[in-house]
Amino acid sequence: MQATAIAQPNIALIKYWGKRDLALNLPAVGSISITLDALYTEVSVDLGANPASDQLLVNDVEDPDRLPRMSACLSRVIGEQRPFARIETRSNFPIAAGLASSASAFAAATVAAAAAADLELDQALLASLAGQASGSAARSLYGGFAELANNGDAIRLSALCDEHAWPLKVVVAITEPGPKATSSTEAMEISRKTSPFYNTWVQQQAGDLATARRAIEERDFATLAAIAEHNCLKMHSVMWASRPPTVFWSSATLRCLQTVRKLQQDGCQVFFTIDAGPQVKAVCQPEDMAAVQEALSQTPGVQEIMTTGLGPAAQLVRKS
Ligand code: 2P0
Repeated sequence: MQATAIAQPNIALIKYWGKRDLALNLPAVGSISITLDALYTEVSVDLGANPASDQLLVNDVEDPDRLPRMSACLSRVIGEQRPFARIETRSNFPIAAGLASSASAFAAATVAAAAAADLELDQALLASLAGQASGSAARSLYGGFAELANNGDAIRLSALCDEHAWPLKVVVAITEPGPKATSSTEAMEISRKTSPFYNTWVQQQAGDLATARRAIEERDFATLAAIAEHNCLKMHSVMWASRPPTVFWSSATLRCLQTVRKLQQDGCQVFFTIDAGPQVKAVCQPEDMAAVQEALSQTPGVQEIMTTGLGPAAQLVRKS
């Protein structure tokens, strides 16, 4: 009746931005991501505690605002007739700040909920259920490089390369650890409804995915770097042109981009990506990690640096 799972957040190199179906939370575009190693969210689901209603503790603090989405996630996995649950989540990194905390939280919650209810669900179904809670969460069901394809009425997840086959590193530069003002769901809808670039974004995604897929297959860092930076800046351009505009960047975000450009000019194999928040993720070869970490930590406005390798799929850690 009780289970605990751990999931690592993932970072999209080819981004998911926009929904084809809001009710089913189906993405308008496919995406390719890397699952991280050092950052994690642990989620425990207790179906035997018998509380009067669902209860959610996030990092030991009761969190009624996040409860409805978590309750819906559990009901999707276990069924509407399930007992009330006590859910505890704990992350070792800032949440709701563009570091994909919803991906790791809902991936872990999905795995923990299925185990707590004694359901044996395959990875594809778990990914689909996690993805309905949060689009990016589906990808944390796989480790290393994963692709979430957008075809037909369902999502399909595939492994492109595991975390040991191309062990890249990621340096995360945190410029503002506080929660963002606009949620991803909200910002995606504003983009879809108002951005003049939205349709072009959707149309071009298949080409970007194919380029990245091939680069990963061939371990071609330069090609992956170029397409990932392009796809990231294109996604943010869609948002900047929406009405009202969504600008997740801080001034330090742009300074980090300049730092990455300088590192590239100096011969480092590194590229940046930015999600729905002001943090910058610099993906690099292991031998360049120390230089990237040093340069970003000296960039004005960077408050904290986290470094990580690529990590495994979400997994069950305890069940009783
Ligand atoms: C991604 N992001 O591919 C993109 C890039 C942020 C920027 O997926 O509405 O929390 O819960 O499905 O997954 C963040 O949005 O959105 C996200 P919902 P999610 O990683």
